[in-house]
Amino acid sequence: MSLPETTLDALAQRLDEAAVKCADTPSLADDVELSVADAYAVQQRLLARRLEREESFVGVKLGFTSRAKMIQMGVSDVIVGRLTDAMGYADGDCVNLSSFIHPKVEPEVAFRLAVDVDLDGPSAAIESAVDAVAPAMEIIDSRYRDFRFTYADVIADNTSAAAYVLGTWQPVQDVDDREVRLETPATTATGSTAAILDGPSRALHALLDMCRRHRIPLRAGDVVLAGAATAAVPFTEGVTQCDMAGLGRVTVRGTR
Ligand code: 0L1
Ligand code: MG
Repeated sequence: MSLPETTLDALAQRLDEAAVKCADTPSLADDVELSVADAYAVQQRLLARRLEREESFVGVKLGFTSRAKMIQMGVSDVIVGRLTDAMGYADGDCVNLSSFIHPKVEPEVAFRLAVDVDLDGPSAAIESAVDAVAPAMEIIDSRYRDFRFTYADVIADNTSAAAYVLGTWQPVQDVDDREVRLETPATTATGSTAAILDGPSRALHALLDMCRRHRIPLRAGDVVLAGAATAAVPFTEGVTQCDMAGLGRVTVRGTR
């Protein structure tokens, strides 16, 4: 049975305030029994609160796309979060660290959709809807204290989405096994886009499946962050850059 509307509203308010005030909150699961459907309903309410603040919906992101993360969480499904324009940064931009609680950064592949995707149409439709691909970074910032959360918690918290940085859009190409190097002032992480559900094109199919199940629209112009190619590392002051073979470099500067 689903939680009452008033409880879903209160949970969304709690997570939204945690994000706005940069003040962490304990796991929702400490207080309520949250189903996956409830969690997406809370996420939808978080998006509505952002839209009320004049933000615009610009796309979606996938999380838990690595087998290692799924095993760690004891789940076999990816998660989907929403992106707004206020979360988006361009290559080379500065991002103020004071707007996050405990941010981490991860290298991602971004896709752009040229046409609306029929959620109930054939799976291949999502691949043919893509008209561009770009190297990207996602800055995640769980609103949960000490990163202690359940699968439903993280969905409710908009999959830890906080910000993202897009490199230059490139023509559509096979990006299923590209070397990736993420460098921050403190650490370097290397990997391959193959770690994203065995290839970002497979991630697109997983995205469509989740969007179909939870009735999350996929529209022309939407940005899709397909998932992380390495484990997330702390996002700190100074320059962080991501190099993706054949797609180029994307850079961001953390400031205080
Ligand atoms: O984009 C992601 O894969 C993040 C999922 C959320 C988990 C986290 O905050 O570590
Ligand atoms: Mg991510």
